[in-house]
Amino acid sequence: MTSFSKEKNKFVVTTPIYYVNDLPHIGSAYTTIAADVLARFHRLKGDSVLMVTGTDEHGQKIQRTAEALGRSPQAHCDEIAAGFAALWERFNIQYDRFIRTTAPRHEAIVKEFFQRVWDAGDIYLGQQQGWYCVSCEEFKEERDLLPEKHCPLHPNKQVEWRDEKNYFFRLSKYQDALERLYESQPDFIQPESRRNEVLSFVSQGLQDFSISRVNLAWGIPLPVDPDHTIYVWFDALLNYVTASVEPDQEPTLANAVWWPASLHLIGKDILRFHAVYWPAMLMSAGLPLPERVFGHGFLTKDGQKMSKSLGNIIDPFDLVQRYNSDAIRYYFLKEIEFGRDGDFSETRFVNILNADLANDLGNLLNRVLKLAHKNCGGKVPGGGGDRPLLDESLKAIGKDLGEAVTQAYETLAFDQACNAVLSVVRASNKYVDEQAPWTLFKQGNQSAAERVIYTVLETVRLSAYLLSPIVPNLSSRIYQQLGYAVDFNQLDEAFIAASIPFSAHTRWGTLPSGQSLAAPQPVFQRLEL
Ligand code: ME8
Repeated sequence: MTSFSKEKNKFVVTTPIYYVNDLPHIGSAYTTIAADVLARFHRLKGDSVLMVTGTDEHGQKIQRTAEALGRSPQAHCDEIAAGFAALWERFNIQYDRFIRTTAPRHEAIVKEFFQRVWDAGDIYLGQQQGWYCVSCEEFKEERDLLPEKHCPLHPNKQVEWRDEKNYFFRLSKYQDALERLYESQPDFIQPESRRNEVLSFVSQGLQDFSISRVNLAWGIPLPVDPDHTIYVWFDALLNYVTASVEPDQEPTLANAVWWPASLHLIGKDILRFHAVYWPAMLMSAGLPLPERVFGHGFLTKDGQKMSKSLGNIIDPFDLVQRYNSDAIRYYFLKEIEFGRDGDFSETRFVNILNADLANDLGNLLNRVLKLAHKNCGGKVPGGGGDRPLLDESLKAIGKDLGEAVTQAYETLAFDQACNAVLSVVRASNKYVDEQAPWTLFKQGNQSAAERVIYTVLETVRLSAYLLSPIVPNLSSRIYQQLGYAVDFNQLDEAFIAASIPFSAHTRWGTLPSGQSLAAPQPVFQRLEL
């Protein structure tokens, strides 16, 4: 785990903290994988990285779920939170913080933050009347409801009428400040389509929203009125600040050394909370704003929305049990343009993985390694004289790959990162077939054959390095076959700087000649449906 360092580039990425009303959904895995990939990419670059995830444990939805199961809310939360942590291990997620909103440290941060907003004069007692969706934990406008008062996001759930005294947050006061923020920082909300959604919502005029509930015990009591608990969303957003305090420090706002976050990664369903309510709350408390909020799209299954009633929910435990984590990570990031909705089809999943990773990349390495063992003494060839080792015909695409993929990760264009690598891998396959090094060896043209072998091994190395944030297990196996003692799951800052520095390893032509190669073994097992 990294500790905070002022000298380094800091990169703090967060996922939503997931509700514990149910076991993890494949959608939570999607967001968390993307955040993990970015965290790994920034670790490789040598940045000081903090990756934050966790569980959202208060509120009526959780209280009712626990009641229905005949458990105490805390026992219920403990069990489901442990389920999330177990899933993240299966998906090879390297988070630095797992925030649970029922932890006393978090409660301390929420209370201090509330007090600041109170002291700023931005909280008042009012009367809340309206339709509440417990599944969304949000009041809905009557005009947005489906027939018979069903929630548009939860069509089989009815909203409930509420008429009670609540404390309100003066969101309306921040209308101008928010509009200035979106204008002066056009990248604050991404992608562009989501930014437009927010601009249009805000331009209709912001209304104050209630931030307390009465008659709800399962929450953090209001410091100023213990008959109320803090609204679950006000509580949940603050997890990002709780995470910014080092675990061995007092949980106070002054100790939130990692704050502000570089990037909040969320689904499009919770954009308004992150891009409107949250910055206004932070302005009120006098804290800096996050740099970026990215709202990605939603996953469907075989073209249909996933829902319990359709019986087509993908169970992430089952999926990762049947296939390996690298495969699922790769599919989600390569197959779906990040920001847009995307589909999971198991047939397509198996086909893509077999084509890209087993055939194009895995077989390429395997063929060439076998040749190197047979004809080059099991070492990376080259080093003899002044002949260029890297073939000119592949150089044009190989030399810019590192930069193109780096740029793709920076802009969260994961599909472009994968496609750029795969196109070089495919060109390399074509190149081996055309050059036929096995024939060159037979004809005694050792130097030409060695050039082909070196060029291909180097293409595979560079590809493995650039894909390592997405497929760390596969990349480790490839690096180990190329003779490196590297495990992309065990990277600390000092090791990266000494052994696989980003600037050298993203450059084409880095593989050292003479390095001993390991025995060829398949690096990616073909998947079976
Ligand atoms: O909203 N496709 O928690 P939540 C893609 N506790 N992503 C999906 C998805 C799908 N079909 N379904 C869910 C909450 N997600 C709050 C968050 S944060 C301060 C509090 C992902 O368990 C996506 O990231 O309902 C979405 O935003 C999130 O899960 C919602 O998780």
